Amino acid sequence: MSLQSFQMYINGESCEAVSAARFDSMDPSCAQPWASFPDANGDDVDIAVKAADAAFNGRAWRSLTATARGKLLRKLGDLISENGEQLAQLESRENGKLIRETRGQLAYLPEFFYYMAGLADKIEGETLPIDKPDMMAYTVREPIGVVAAIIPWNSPLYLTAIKVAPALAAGNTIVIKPSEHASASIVALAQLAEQAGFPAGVLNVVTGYGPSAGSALTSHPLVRHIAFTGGAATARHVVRASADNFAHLSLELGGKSPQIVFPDADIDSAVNGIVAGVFAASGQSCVAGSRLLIHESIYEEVLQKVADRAARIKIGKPSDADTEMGPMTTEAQLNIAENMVATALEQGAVLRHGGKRPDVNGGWYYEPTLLECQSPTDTLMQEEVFGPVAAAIPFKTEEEALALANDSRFGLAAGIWTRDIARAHRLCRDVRSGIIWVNTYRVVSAMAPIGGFGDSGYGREGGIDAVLSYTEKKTVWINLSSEPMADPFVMR
Ligand code: TXE
Repeated sequence: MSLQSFQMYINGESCEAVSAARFDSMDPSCAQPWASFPDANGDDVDIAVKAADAAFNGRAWRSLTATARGKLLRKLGDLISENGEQLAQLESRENGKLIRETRGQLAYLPEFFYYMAGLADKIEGETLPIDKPDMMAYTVREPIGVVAAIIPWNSPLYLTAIKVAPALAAGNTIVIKPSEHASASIVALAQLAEQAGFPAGVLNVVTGYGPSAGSALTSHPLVRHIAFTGGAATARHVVRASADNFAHLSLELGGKSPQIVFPDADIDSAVNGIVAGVFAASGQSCVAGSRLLIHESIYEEVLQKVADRAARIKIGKPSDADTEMGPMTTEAQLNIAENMVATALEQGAVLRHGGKRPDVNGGWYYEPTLLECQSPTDTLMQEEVFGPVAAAIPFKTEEEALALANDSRFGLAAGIWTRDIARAHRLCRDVRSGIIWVNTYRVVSAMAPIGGFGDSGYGREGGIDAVLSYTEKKTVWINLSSEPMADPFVMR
């Protein structure tokens, strides 16, 4: 079968790597190569970053009013909407996410561009009530410069949109390095940006591997901000790379998010929230609710319902409309899930459902898996799987539930299931986590910040915070006096 061939996109043109090298990308639903991409190295990254820097300083982009920038973003949102089916197909093909999920995500994706488009001309400075006579001072928010966006494979379009839309709304330029496992949808997005009318060099995509293209990008001296979503080990390289030129950083690194279920909860809702939280996208979601903390009085009932629903989940090809769970995106990720389940069983965990690789087309599938752990210190209660694996443990009191919830070095998301409004607010106050969902799970919006506490990273994507994080604040002092400047050794 011949592979689909994609190019990368630098300075307004589709291109090959300088070395002409290419790499293949696999279709996880059948473990066969399906596409090939230019294998960029430091030379290509250098060309892309210099193009982005030239565009940042060039008239075509710089002289656009903020309102005009907003209009370009709005146009890009419209084009994403018009080409939603093609983008949904590409993402489903490259990372194995269900077509019905990628269609759903694509139906919402334009909203990120519309929201940020609306903010582009509302990035305001302040006039300061300064305490010096004859002085006026005000602040201006300016774009930072070239942004490097490092994207993982699990939700490439969504994770690119929440970086590109605010970065461009604020007037920056960007070089995107998609995952080597999922680059096709991002190259397609770049072509839509060209159609929308963004000047050459404003949005660039380099395709390639992390240690070559990714590392050359994050350590490039002209990069001023790095927006990274991925794993903690890679994030440590990125943080070190940023030290050379003190680039701004935002890091979103996943988690081990708790789902806390109290006896007064609507149990069926909680079960649906748990199933959606940890088995959707085959658990390959940064906010996967993978730690189930369940009150002892309903523990057995909830576990049984989750296990029953897991047993009925229809595993199959992501392109089939009735499939409920598709493959894992990479063989490495499948091995991680399998090894972590094996470790949990060695540590005494009880398997309630799953734990096997179903044979579907030779693809990288793993069953929805539910285990009961013995201790909150078990590996499975502490470490992210990034696969369809839930670890459960009972609690007796609200105090114990809170202690368990906070017994994690991560802090990205938490689900709280209760009808007691005071208890819900107490836990919202005390659980250390960047997102808390009460009686719901996995809801996102362009208007709502996303980001973590602790090892889940720092910085916020989404909402007004996001656009401001792509700006520098400048303070301007004006001497209002018509008197000559005073003697320099007399302080004002
Ligand atoms: O991600 P990596 P991997 C977690 C999840 C998973 C683990 C590892 O637990 O098991 O991370 O996954 C680029 N300099 N998440 O190895 O390596 C890489 O090419 C610069 C959580 O697949 O972090 C890709 O574009 N860039 C998560 C991006 O980093 C480098 C999403 C992410 O890949 C680089 C994915 C380097 N030295 C995994 N090395 C979430 N938060 O949603 C690699 N990259």
